[in-house]
Amino acid sequence: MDKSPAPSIYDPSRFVLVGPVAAGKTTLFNALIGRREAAMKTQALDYEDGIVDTPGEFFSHPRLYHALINTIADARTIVYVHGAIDFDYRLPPGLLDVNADKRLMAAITKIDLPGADPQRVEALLRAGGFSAPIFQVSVFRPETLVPFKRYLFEQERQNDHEATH
Ligand SMILES: Nc1nc2c(ncn2[C@@H]2O[C@H](COP(=O)(O)OP(=O)(O)OP(=O)(O)O)[C@@H](O)[C@H]2O)c(=O)[nH]1
Ligand SMILES: [Mg+2]
Repeated sequence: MDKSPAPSIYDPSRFVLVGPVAAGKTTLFNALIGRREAAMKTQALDYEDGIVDTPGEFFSHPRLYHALINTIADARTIVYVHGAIDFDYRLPPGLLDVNADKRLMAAITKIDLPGADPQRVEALLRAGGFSAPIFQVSVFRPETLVPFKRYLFEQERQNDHEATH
């Protein structure tokens, strides 16, 4: 007898976290799925609760883009993650250009750190043409995750609503 669970109405990959090495993707992923452990270096795609965590190398090395592009193609929401102490623009042109059925947003992480300048990072992203919503977060300041999560999950509910009506 087939014991596999009934197919979920949700895609296996609703959200994908992408961004440079050490940006804080896994730390954010763990916070979103309620995993209480320190992030280890990500070696491969990690799927949990409809969220996909990706290794920074997929983003930083053009020869690995194909893996990232396939993952992005399957996701409905793409979260670009960038550290608040990283003042280099790193988005490759076109990589996160998404069609109308996808949502793009950014999380500027580590805003608790001394030397963090989320405003400067936000300006950098805007100057590079990133026009989607940007949230400033720190896993050490849970209140900063509230608006980020509200937007993330609210838009998913809207998508589900649209999909079923
Ligand atoms: N202070 C502070 N440190 C953070 C925060 N988020 C992540 N870090 C730290 O930043 C480092 C890298 O975090 P990861 O979550 O492993 O980064 P990643 O983007 O998953 O990196 P890769 O898996 O290599 O692509 C770790 O030492 C984290 O503890 C934050 O909000 N505040
Ligand atoms: Mg990681």
